[in-house]
Amino acid sequence: MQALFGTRTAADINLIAQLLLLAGLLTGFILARRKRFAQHANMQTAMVLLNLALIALFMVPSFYGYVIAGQSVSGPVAQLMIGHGGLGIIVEVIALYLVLLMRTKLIPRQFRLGNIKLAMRTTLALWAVLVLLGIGIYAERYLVQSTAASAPLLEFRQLGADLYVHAVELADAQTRGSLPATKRHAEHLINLIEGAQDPRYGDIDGNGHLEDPGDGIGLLARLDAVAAVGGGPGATEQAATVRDQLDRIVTLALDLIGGQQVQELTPLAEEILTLARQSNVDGVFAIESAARDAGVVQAPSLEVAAQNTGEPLSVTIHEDRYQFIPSQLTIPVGTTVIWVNDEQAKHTASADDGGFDSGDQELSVRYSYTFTEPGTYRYFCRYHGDVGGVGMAGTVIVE
Ligand SMILES: [Cu+2]
Repeated sequence: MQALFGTRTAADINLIAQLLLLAGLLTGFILARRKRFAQHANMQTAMVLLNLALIALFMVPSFYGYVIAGQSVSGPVAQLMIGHGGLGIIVEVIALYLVLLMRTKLIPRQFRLGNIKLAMRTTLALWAVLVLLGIGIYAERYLVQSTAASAPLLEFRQLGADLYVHAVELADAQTRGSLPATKRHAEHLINLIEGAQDPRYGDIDGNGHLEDPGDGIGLLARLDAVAAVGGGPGATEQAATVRDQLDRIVTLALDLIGGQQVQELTPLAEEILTLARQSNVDGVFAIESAARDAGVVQAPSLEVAAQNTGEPLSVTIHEDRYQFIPSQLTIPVGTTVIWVNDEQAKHTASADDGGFDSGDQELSVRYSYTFTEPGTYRYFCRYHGDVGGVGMAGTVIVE
């Protein structure tokens, strides 16, 4: 039972129970209107007491975990929870008062209400509002994919990280002397940058497989979206620089796919790696800084992953707006992943299978873990997510 508290299963049970309770209260209301007062009193009393149990079993632990232990006061889930919690306590106290008033002689005469019927109806109406708020919390926490994740700059960041990873793999394959693998990664880069709307998109290296580590939309389209969001002339200028870098990567990758001798491709691979680093790290950082300076984007500061210059490879995942950015990451074996908390709320990066756990991370606290075995690693935040990819959660694929 202990393992159930604060989990999504607990939230599911509580949601269904709350809907049943509201149905019970409405039934009780109808009973009163039909003058069946004894049944009305029994029904409403049962519902109010059951709700007290649900508050203690599910809602208090959930509130404690998310808002208090997780130190989360910003964001829609935390704010809905705080509003729901405050109003919920008031309504439950009034409901208990009404039960005591009707069924016992415990309430002193001077504390007895005149218009009990109005008080009961108001309580019922507020109760319905609370159920709606509760549904809102459930939907925000478990059903809605965060809108922040679809913000152009964040999407660009995520794809930019993928671009860099595949550029590293390309350079590795070239150094190893594998022509097919080098060409395959060149295809990844082109498809990642251009997206499906480009006529070249597809099985560019002619190995019989179309491979796109991205989503088919492409980095260039994302870049346009970033520019469309605005950010002033500085951001537009930076976006143009990044566009030139990406175009150049495509040209180099096409040259590389046309190559015959893997040993001769070193300059191409090296230039691609340099450009990928510049466009991903410096480029995004510059666009974001310009946008922030112009007051358009209130994004958190992007840490410059300048350490990605040599061996061993490391990748940074940002904990921000109650999500891991990027939440999906594919890395080569031996890569060190660094999780850094960019916001006030406390987070953890905890493996579903317990293989690693950052413990509590306050603002700007880093945690790193090196993946030495291939596999798929799911992880989550103990305060804002759950195992199985629920809420604040992510996946690292090690190849
Ligand atoms: Cu968290």
